[in-house]
Amino acid sequence: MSVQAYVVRDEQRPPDNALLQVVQRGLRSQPKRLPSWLFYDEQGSALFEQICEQPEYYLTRAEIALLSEHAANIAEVLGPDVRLVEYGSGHAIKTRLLLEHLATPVAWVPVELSSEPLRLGMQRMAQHFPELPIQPLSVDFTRPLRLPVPPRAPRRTVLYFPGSTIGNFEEREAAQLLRKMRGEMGDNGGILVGADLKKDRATIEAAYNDRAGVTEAFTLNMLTRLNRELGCNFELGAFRHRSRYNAMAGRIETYIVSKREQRVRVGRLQVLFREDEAMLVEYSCKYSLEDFAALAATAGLAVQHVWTDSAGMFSLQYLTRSNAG
Ligand code: AVJ
Repeated sequence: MSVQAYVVRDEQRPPDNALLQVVQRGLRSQPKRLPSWLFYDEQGSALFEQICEQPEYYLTRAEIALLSEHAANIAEVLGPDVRLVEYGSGHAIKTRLLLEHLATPVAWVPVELSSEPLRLGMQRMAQHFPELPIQPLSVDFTRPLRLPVPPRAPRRTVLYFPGSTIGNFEEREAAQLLRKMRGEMGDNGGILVGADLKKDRATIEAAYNDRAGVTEAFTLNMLTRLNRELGCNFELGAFRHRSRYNAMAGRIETYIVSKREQRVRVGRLQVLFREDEAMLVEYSCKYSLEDFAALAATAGLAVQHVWTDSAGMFSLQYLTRSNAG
């Protein structure tokens, strides 16, 4: 099976000068931190696809196995005449598995800010489903969406958010995003969201510290990007990647660590890094089934169904409005 990765949110950034401001603000704060969407320039997206093929990175394989096993049942739960709104631009295999089983889908709406991944995702899907109406939306999915008028009335709008990308958001932001999605899907709608599950530390840490060093290259590529786009002078050899599982918080925390004391130019700012200073660049939250249900509840949502792969590594959660909401 070719494990085609997914095209991730790329360039979820405000235009140019604003990028410098985001980075300067992050590097001035204490402790230093930069947003994880900075990973996904062209090179970063390609590296992420390579991560998905590493033996240690179980997430993508588990999610595909889950869909292969349960897609028919998932489609049954969602019912006929679904409008499928995807946060992201179509993860070749995952979206295909789902669409293959859906009865008379009304439309597929990929939401992807970055135009090239969006174009490729649409092309790929059109080949497999020539009859399926595709209504792309080239916007940032963390902002409120105005969905296009569907070609016919859907029975239900389902927001599909695969890949455990929700894990990149801290709890409060994740709840906000789910709350926003709740509004977009309407009364009869649902959210189908991938969430990585808690498991032993060794398995999780290995997934973010692959032996081939692809994740390290992915992490440090953020500095390459800043050098190129903002004229910074990060010395690549003077930083390293560190990913540790924080079991208390239930998340992988990824840092870029300075190997020595050094100064870096970021626009007009000179940023001092101390030896061993760690700059936070990503959280990847892991959930128990209870954790996720509690998160959903804070957003006025209830878990209707959960599917997992047979090894219990990864979950796909189907959320609908709770009465309390
Ligand atoms: C794309 C957010 C699901 O957090 O597992 C992979 C990104 N970072 N290895 C994840 C990532 C390091 C990935 N997501």
